[in-house]
Amino acid sequence: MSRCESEAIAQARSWINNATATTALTGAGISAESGVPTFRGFAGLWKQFRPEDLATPEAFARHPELVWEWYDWRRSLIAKAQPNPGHRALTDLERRAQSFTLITQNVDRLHQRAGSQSVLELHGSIWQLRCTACHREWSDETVPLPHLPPTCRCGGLARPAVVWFGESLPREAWSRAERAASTCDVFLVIGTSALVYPAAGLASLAHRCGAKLIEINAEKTALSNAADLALTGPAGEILPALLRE
Ligand code: BV8
Ligand code: ZN
Repeated sequence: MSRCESEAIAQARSWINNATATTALTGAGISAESGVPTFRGFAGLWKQFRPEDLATPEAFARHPELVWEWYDWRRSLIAKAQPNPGHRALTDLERRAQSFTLITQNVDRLHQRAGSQSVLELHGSIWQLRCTACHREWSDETVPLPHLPPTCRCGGLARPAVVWFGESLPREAWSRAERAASTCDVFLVIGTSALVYPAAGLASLAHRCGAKLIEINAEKTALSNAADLALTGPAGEILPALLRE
């Protein structure tokens, strides 16, 4: 690590250690080192597909089997994935910070598997299913699913209980995320291209409300110039260095 990078890490560490409240927003990049492909990177999940082809209610209505094949493939990948040092560093921060809120756009539940006790899931979970007929919701971690598309015990077609494009975010999770972003001293934005709203707007909300904005990403993003510190590199290396006591 170069001298200026270690100075930036030291500065970020000092802001975090002196913070009363820290909030973190994570995206697909924090799970990349666990072997879960990101959406828009070179090996991105979207490479073979386009978001509007699969992660929308319209696509599901037209091709439920195709959409379920994609989710079943992702579920099988995620089931084999392990949390990485980036996920674990955030569980340490949750344990020792005066006040810490973890917000994620991810649906893989790797934060919870790493030991994070409280996670605001803005886009739902790939392990939850919801019936499109009776709206019952249940957890199903079977990989692969025995038959696609899965159905509810009422006979209705089941969908992944995730938030698709054009769908609103879970009200409770979103209002808690907005409150955490607008009241923290430090906002960490980790492994997200910051292209998907309203989640991406949390970083500028925090900054407007006076938080120090620290970005951790493998490359520059639309947020990098606005960030007080943009730490470039893998989250699985930077977060443990940043949060080392
Ligand atoms: C909504 C769940 C309205 C499913 C996903 C303004 C305001 C509000 C809405 C909009 C708006 N503008 C446009 C919209 C519409 C739309 C939107 O944002 N479109 C985009 C494409 C422009 N938003 C919506 O539709 C949202 N709904 O606003 O509803 C409404 C209101 C009332 C009533 C009705 C409707 C819903 C959006 C949610 C969509 N669902 N996922 C699933 O997972 O299958 S989005 C999907 O993208 C994932 O959740 C993912 O988390 C998210 C964001 O992507 P990233 O996580 O950032 O991943 P990405 O691959 O893009 O980037 C990875 C990053 O990691 C990169 O920067 C890379 O450099 C970095 N990286 C890689 N490796 C590493 C790394 N970093 C660190 N370490 C590494 N090792
Ligand atoms: Zn049902």
